[in-house]
Amino acid sequence: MAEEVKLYGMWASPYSRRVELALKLKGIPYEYIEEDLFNKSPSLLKYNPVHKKIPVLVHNGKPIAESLVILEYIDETWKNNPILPRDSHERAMARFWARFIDEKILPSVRKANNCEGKEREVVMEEVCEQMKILEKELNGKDFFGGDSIRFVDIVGNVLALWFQVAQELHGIEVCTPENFPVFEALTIKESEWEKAVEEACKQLKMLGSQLKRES
Ligand SMILES: N[C@@H](CCC(=O)N[C@@H](CS)C(=O)NCC(=O)O)C(=O)O
Repeated sequence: MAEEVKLYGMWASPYSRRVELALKLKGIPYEYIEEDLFNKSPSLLKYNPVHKKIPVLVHNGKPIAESLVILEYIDETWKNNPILPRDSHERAMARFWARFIDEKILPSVRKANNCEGKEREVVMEEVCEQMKILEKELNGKDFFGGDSIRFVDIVGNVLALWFQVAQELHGIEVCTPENFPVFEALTIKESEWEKAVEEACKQLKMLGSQLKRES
């Protein structure tokens, strides 16, 4: 039976970009469906009724939501070009650092984007401390995956985007490639990336003014 792989995503979303990167690294053909997050499609709501968020991968009619879960699913389903390490301990560590990025660093970066002045300075110090921890883990390598992009690199790419958004929107320039080589390692260079940053900024501004109107 021919494989049917569909990805519901939003082009500026670092979460759907994670899934796209994994599918591309594995060489899996897929149909991409762009979602309007201000007017979600009935399919998205059907496939992800719990979180109602992108990305959602639909493989032969079966939906999988949450980017980290999707990455693991892709790696288990298509064995070529492994994303997670074979060794159990290394695999556990890759999951650990992915969660550190999603559960620790990302909330801090978001917080920095939403506060001002002294409070923002304190949060940015926290972000720098967390980045130092990540930097130590990178330990001079080009990628967390060693010689090539793997799980933690794919997951961490989101930070590169958020730092650029923070810089564009608020002029926050604490974590630069110069003082954090880890930032460089996480920046997966693609020509559309700048466009994605621009779009993400636009969406954040729109969301901000919508929230102001509603409050
Ligand atoms: N934890 C989720 C986060 C996904 C997420 O936040 N998606 C955003 C776009 S970047 C979304 O769909 N937002 C729509 C909403 O919150 O209503 C994952 O890793 O997939």
